[in-house]
Amino acid sequence: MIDTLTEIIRLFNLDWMSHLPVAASDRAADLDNFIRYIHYLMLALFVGWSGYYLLVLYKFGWTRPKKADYHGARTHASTYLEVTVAVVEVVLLVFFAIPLWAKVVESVPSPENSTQIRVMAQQFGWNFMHPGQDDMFGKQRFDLVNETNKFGRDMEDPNGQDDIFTLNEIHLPVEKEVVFHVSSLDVIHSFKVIALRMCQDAIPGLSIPVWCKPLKEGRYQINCAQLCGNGHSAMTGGFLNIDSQSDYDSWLALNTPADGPAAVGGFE
Ligand SMILES: [Cu+2]
Repeated sequence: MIDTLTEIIRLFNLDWMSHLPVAASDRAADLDNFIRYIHYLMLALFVGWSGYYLLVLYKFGWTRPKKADYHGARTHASTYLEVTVAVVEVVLLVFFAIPLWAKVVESVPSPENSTQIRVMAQQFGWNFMHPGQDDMFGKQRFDLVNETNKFGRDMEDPNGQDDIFTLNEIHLPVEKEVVFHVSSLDVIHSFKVIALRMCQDAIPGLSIPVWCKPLKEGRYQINCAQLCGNGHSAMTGGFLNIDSQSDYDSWLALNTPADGPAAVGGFE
């Protein structure tokens, strides 16, 4: 029983202290707080409406028949309450939602200052392309894309010689911004990493950048957030590893093809 619970906590990266999934990126705290504030408002509305419902049941129950009159409400309480709720909603929107959105979409980090990773979703797995030690992706060509060359990699390009291709496994260093360029080989998928509080649709023919700064080392699950076919549930099999700089350097060294292009990562 305890083992099963521990396994569930590990799999979903839950954090019992905050009752939310582990927060592993720079945007997570803001987003979690925003979600909390919305829930406080919903709680206040729930308690208020439930209380009002009980009051009405008590006041106008069948044992206390009342005659309807034409005056209606005689106080302004309902107006004040409505205005208060509207003001709280405007505050949530203007002071929390819009600034948060602006921060999240503000500007793509430059390739020099960030880890760049290309994501190619596919029924039913995640292909990743990593620029390797030179931090430069090799050329890609649409006409080269096929079942074994998911990224349309151009084998002739010298910048691509050390590119690393992986299936369902990403490594990136902690404390350095990361940009994922999300695309799909077949249908629409959605690249979702709950620990990073990040979700982006993967659309065939488009490469859409999403970014954040990973702050907490660990191994986190990747989900597909778009029903994409029979094997959709298998797309929880991807993992994102946030490594310390030294762990990341050794992963990079270990996976860099020693001589010439490595076999192109495939989906089996
Ligand atoms: Cu999918």
